[in-house]
Amino acid sequence: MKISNWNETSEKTNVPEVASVRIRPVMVPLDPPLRTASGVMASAPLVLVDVATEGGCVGHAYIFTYTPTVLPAVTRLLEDVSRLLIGEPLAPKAMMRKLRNRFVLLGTPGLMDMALAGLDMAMWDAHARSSGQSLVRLLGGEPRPIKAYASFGMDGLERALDVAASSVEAGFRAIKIKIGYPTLTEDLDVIRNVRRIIGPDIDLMVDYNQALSVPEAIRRGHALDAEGLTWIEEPTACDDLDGHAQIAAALKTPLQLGENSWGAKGMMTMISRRASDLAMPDLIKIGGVTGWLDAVSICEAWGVPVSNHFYQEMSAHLLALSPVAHYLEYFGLADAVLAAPSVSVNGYVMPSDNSGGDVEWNEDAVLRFTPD
Ligand code: SMN
Ligand code: MG
Repeated sequence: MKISNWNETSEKTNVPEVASVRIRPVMVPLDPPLRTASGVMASAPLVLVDVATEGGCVGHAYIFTYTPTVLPAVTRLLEDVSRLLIGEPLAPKAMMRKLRNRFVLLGTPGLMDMALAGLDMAMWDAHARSSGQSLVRLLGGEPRPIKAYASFGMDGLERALDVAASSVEAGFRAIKIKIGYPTLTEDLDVIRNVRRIIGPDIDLMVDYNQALSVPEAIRRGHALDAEGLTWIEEPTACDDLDGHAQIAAALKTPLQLGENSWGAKGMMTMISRRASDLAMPDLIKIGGVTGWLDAVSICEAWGVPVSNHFYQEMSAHLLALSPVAHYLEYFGLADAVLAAPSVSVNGYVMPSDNSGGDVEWNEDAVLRFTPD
């Protein structure tokens, strides 16, 4: 049964209809593997989503599934849910409302939210393309350069120094490294040596990826407070908002959270519970473009600076919209399957003025990285 027949009349308008949706899993090599305090990723499992309109416009998006274990499940979920879009108007906000209403008894946190967000992003991309506008302009903004930070893993002192030097050489004015080594001494050793390489004028952020207990995070954070860091990210379990609020209250260095906030409600809870000084929504967990717009409106109302987590292509468009835009995380998760990966110039990334949100596939690479 068409979803639009559900107690809602959809007047025939000149909005294009969704003609087809293509779902493709890929395993994209990460060279070098991405090491965090919570594990090592040798490749990025992505699900590519293409929403085509009857007029031939195709919107693109991708979903990072974090582990290959769920790549088949997310692929299948998207194949099944995307059937509900066929023949429907290309109206992402309305479509997300209808789909969430349809799944209200199931509940959507987790993989379903990720699937819906991927469809939302591809629909917004198709909407921008069919209107002949870049995503930022479709949403009422203008392309403008966003300050980027080069984002790296937890790779030990030697590699940290290498990537720090090469990032400064490439023009970046901000760098993030992951820490959470066995001892505070090791954390400080990496921070102080990277600082020695980059100098005092480059912004330095650190990311614990949830590795510490609250007491240990406060203990280590007090030492890090003397290091002039731009932020300390996810020091303890991402769902321990009270714990993060304790850490934030105890430290001088701003806390950064958000990559694990589910939807605008998750962002609202994080901010209202004072769990973080800053916010970095992840487009797939926050609910796609639709969820981002709702969540970042909350950040704007509270005056919380906003950065992104991954998805740098469309995130650059959405950050360009916001008066509280902070940094763009520059980590080319999908670069190996993109025709034109994002480029940083003098440490800034400019959303393009091409139609859509700057996601175009390199089809040869997609074929190459499609799992058997
Ligand atoms: C991160 C999260 C998930 C995978 C790799 C890296 C990290 C970040 O927390 O902020 O990019
Ligand atoms: Mg992080």
